[in-house]
Amino acid sequence: MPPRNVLPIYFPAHFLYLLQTMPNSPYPPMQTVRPNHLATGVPSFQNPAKLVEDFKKLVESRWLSNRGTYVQNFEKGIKDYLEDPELQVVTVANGTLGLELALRAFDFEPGEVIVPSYTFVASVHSIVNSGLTPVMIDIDPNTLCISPVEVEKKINSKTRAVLPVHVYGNACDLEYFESLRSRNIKVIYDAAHAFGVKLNGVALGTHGDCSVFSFHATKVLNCGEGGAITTHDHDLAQKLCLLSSFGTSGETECNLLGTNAKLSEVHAMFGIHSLGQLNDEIQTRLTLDKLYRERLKGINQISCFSYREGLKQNGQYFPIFFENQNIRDALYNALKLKNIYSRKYFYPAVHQLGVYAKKNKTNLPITESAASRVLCLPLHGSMNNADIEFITDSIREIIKSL
Ligand code: T4K
Repeated sequence: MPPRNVLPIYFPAHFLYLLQTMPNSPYPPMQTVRPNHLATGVPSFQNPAKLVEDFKKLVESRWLSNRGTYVQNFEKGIKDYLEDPELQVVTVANGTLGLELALRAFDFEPGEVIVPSYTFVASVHSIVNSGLTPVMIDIDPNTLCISPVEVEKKINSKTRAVLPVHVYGNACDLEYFESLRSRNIKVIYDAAHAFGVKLNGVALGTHGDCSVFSFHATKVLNCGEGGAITTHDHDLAQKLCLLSSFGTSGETECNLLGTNAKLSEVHAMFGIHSLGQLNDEIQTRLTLDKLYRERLKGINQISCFSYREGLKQNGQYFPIFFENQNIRDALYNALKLKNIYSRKYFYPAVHQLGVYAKKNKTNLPITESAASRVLCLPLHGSMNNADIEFITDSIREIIKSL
């Protein structure tokens, strides 16, 4: 056990909280960084007492990793939630590693992967870290997901895969991407934002060669850090499982160059709790989403994001778009002064970030326009109507004063 005074450095805040709240804890309560209530992406816990109880059992079990009971139950829970009996689920330590493993599992020859630039940097990093070359392209102005028209322009003999992102949980053009699979191009969906979303009654995460979810603390389904890869390909799932565990099988065999991307039992326990409250979490978010829309009506400088027809969204984010970057930035700063912490997901777009912009100057007008005008307002399951009223009143007041 690490000495007491270094514990906070090694343990994420919620584990520390659990340790401190266990009966006769040797760890004194400590000051932890408290996320502001009105922030984008705060995790909710409906029943912290039950979480503490389970944590105690977990500690007593002395089984904390390597695909124990919690991981297996979490994987089963995910499969049941997605209502697809043929789906294989492999949990991983986070969504970024999930994308990397998915890309590596196909053993591609060196080549290109087409990806939107309007995404979190992890989508593109995962391609580079898998030894492949990202080809960042523009999005469709209506869905904000990767544009099939632009994909077609970039497909060539070096194209190994596409990595469409279900941005804000909005679905990509599934029909088009399914058609690519018959052209020897693998389709790996980045479904980091999309757990619990359905298009025409079918869950996202059940399409393509595979999909990758993120269960980071800021996601509707969360376990602190975590993720899952879903696929209908049984052999692929087996391989992903091996790759996530060094590539070893049994005590004496290692036939694959794997890594350690296993989800721990502690994280899976959080995930199981989060899954148990997910319907309530989504319902609350959708109610607040509706209220946001009603209360922002009539503010000419703002437009709310519209999801695809037939989509049952999950309330992962509440993105709004401004007429221009100046108003967006002024509002972002002024909201902070009122302790309202919005986020500019995704600004700058990935191709504009130093690590990529230095190597390759690309011009993606729709992406750049969306990135310069977007703001994701606070939305999570512990907020209430009064919070939305306060935020929207503040927005009106600030915009009037600009
Ligand atoms: N693909 C896409 C499309 C993604 O969006 C992401 C991740 C990935 C792939 C990769 O998945 P992971 O490897 O992360 O599983 C956050 C998240 O860390 C990241 O998961 C997410 N997307 C990205 C869009 O947002 P930051 O740097 O903005 O997080 P941070 O720490 O600034 O937190 C955001 C807000 O949430 C703050 O207002 C505070 C609040 N918060 C945060 C944490 C960590 C809490 O209230 N509690 C917490 O525990 O990246």
